[in-house]
Amino acid sequence: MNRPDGDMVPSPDDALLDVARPSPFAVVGLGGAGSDAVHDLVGLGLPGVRTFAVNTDARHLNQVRTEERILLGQRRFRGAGSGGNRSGVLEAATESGEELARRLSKFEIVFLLAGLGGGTGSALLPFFTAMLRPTETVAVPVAFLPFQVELEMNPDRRENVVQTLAELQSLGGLVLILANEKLRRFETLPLPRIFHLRSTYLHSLVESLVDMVENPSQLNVDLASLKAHLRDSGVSTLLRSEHHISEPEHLVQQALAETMLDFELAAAPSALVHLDGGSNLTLRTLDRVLRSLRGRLGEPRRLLFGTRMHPERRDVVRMTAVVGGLKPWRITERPPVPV
Ligand SMILES: Nc1nc2c(ncn2[C@@H]2O[C@H](COP(=O)(O)OP(=O)(O)OP(=O)(O)O)[C@@H](O)[C@H]2O)c(=O)[nH]1
Ligand SMILES: [Mg+2]
Repeated sequence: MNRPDGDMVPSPDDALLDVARPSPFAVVGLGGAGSDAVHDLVGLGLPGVRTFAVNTDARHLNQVRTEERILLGQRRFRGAGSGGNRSGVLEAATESGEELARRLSKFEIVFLLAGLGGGTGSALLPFFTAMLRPTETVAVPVAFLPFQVELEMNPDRRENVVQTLAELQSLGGLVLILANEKLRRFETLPLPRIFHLRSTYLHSLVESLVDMVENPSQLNVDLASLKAHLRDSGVSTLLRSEHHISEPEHLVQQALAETMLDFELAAAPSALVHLDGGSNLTLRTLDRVLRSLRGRLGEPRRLLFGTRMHPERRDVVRMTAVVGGLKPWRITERPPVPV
């Protein structure tokens, strides 16, 4: 067996050590929306990934199925949520969040998920990202932007989002942005179902990155390369699509038509591309996908790719990609809609 560091594993003892190695990945939900998202990911299956939920709302926390649940600011908020009190949550995090940040810094890659606009997730997303930036750990902050109607009709909430996004982008490094507004194409579905669809995007991402380094069966990507790539990705968004293997270009076309953010590139993009397919997934398919992506986005500044074959998948290929190097993202300030 070939390990990611290239060493051969000569004896069963070493192999055992390898299996016992703690997971390099953690996923942390912050606030209500972030915790709901991790709950969904756990339901969709994330073997070998440590999961956490952090909230000021005890009732919500109790409903979340993560390995660890952490109630923050118990003295100040009495487990009742912060009610949009971003500065109060930040004070609570400054008092007691360091211990969790220290624990998270033991992982190699930590996904931090939060919906912007409330108090808890909006305070904790930049807080933990900033705590992890100077460490060896790569923090992947994932910010869900509220629906446009929430921004238009609630100036306080909009201000909160503007400020949180600016803070996240000013920290430098990777910030993955997904806009709830892009889920409007499913607007006839019930809201929990819509949020669950977004979770399937995130699930594909986490699963792909775990596959890239933990199951290096087809194309080897080692953990160090993945970390370096992510660190250098800047403002990013997520692409995902599934299509028949006979039309690899359509995968790219569909993913770009259904992005989770309307974006513009600041310069040449960085791209991390993963394909999941059946046993007929060939290098030729990957080549066509990468060429098509280059045709649509331009020559990438940095490119990392991986594939995984699942015998049960047959002819449908799934593409999951992180496109980085986007222009800093700002909230468009439209006048509030009269009621
Ligand atoms: N996935 C998901 N997103 C939600 C949900 N409720 C709200 N959102 C979105 O997430 C944003 C932030 O809301 P919450 O996550 O509830 O806020 P919070 O971080 O818990 O903050 P406080 O409750 O104010 O302490 C909202 O603007 C919504 O767009 C939900 O139940 N699930
Ligand atoms: Mg809440």
